[in-house]
Amino acid sequence: MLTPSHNPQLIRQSKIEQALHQVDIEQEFSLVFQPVIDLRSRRTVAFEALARWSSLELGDVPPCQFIPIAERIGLINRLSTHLLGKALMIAADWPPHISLSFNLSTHDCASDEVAEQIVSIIQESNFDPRRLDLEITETAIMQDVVKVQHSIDRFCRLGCGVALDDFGTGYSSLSQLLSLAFTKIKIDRAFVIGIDENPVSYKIVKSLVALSRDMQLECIVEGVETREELEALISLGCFFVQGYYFARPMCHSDINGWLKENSMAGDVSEASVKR
Ligand code: G
Ligand code: MN
Repeated sequence: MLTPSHNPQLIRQSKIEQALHQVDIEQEFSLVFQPVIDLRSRRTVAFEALARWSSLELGDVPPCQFIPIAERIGLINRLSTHLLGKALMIAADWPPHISLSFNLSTHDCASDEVAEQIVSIIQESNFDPRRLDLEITETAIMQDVVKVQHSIDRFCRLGCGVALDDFGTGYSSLSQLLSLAFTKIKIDRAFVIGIDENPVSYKIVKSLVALSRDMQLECIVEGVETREELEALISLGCFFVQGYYFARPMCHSDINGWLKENSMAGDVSEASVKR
């Protein structure tokens, strides 16, 4: 019989947990930034900050592995607040038309105290909250919808945008989700993979785009990797996109160079961008 100590996945999780218990957040965590592109102007309009962990013991650990464990052991708030402060500091140097998107954990929004802490960090940063979008993932919202709603309202009052991240991947009640005061939705890359040849994905994105338009929510499509996917999205009238096709997440010191070039991988200008 296989005991937990022989299960490689459980062993890995336990190693991550141990390493997180003694992590030096400031030293081991960093941020990378992925551009969000407006297909109408072909310009970068924002960067999404993404957390990276380079563990002294384990090397690079991807967010999908460390975030759930950081949430479980109660480290996530400390991590989010530290990284948010850092992201705001970096973004303060950007041109004023460039926004920042930052991922919060639902745990950050499930307590009034933590939400207030986040509000204070934003206020103390001197970064215009209207240039900030906070992203919250769909999958976990329903666990404490009332508290999350409270936090979203609080962030909106401050002037921030609030984006529903990974839309379509959870099993949330649609009406309950859309009753929250989101200002944007982000369509998960699961629906974008092969959208040019998969009629089901195409129809799903088509209806999500229509839904966002009806709800007057801005819509951002994540995970565009190929020219064919991009063209399918353009034909659906999508405006805002992110993905490896344009740029991988980059280190903050590369941002100025990227904005100067701002060539959008050349290919976008050839595509028939709808205006
Ligand atoms: O949950 P969220 O959608 O914020 O996750 C973003 C993650 O997806 C980041 O870790 C980022 O590196 C990754 N990512 C960004 N663009 C692409 C892409 O085009 N393809 C794939 N496979 N991953 C991407
Ligand atoms: Mn995100």
